[in-house]
Amino acid sequence: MILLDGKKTAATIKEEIAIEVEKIKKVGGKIPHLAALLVGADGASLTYVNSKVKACQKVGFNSTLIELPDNTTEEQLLYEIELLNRDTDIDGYIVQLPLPKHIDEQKVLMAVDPHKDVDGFHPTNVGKMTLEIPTFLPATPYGIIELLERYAIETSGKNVVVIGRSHIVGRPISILLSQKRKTGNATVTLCHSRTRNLKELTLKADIIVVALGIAEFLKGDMVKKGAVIIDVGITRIKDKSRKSGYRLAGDVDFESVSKKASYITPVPGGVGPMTIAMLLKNTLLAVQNK
Ligand code: L34
Repeated sequence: MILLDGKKTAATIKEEIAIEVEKIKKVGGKIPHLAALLVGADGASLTYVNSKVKACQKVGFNSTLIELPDNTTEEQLLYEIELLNRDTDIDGYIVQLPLPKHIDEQKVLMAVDPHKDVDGFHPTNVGKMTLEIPTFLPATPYGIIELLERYAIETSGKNVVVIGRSHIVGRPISILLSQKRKTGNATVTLCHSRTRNLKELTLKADIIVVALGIAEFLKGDMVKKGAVIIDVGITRIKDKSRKSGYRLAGDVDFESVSKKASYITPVPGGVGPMTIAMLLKNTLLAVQNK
């Protein structure tokens, strides 16, 4: 079993981006500037957004973090988005999800200028991605593709089972892996809560992407020997023995699944850090597209 080291791979990607930033600086070009909008004080979201800001500093980007209180109205958030759309120094920005329940997520994502939509969540960018027109790829699926590519894992002609149909992971990764592209050409089955014969399907899979948000859902007896396992889940589980008060669990029961897998991503240190690295890559692309 080989660990797909997202932390190490993300560090390599960040070094590559830092070199590009140096080149930009040398010729007096525009230094990439990423902004993040965070509404409310969800602990996990705060951790992820802070990691994004730190990653910007690491590669030499400018960054702006806008923190808004839990009771921010939809109108106020849309106003902040308008300011970011108009701000010529901001090359790309994200609205960290999930948003508080009183805010219409769709309305918010549609207000983001597609040229600054480094998450790739705007319908224009989702459409382009689906039609194979170059655009920002959503960071988590992009990170998965990049990880597979850098470990030279063949996807062409392989049976891929994706578990989870979210707009930010399951759906887009199923589209990307089925496309005629490098690290694509797979036969993809997209499974979800209504899937009837899940175990039958996962047992036939060469590659399984698990992104449903249920801790330790995928067990060893659901996996074929030699399968490649991508664990997107990240759940905080109460653990009094830890200083933080919790431990992180993926959607994969690592203990039993790692005994069967040829390659597997750990949690933490797998897909999470890759998500952040690819967000930076998209921000660099936003500058280069100008
Ligand atoms: N708009 N919202 C928007 N874009 C995104 O791409 C995200 N996502 C998801 C949640 N909401 C979003 C993220 O950034 C999930 N996500 C994300 C990013 C980073 C990490 C995990 C999820 C990450 O760094 N994970 C670390 C552990 C962090 C910890 O200690 O909790 C890891 O090693 O997996």
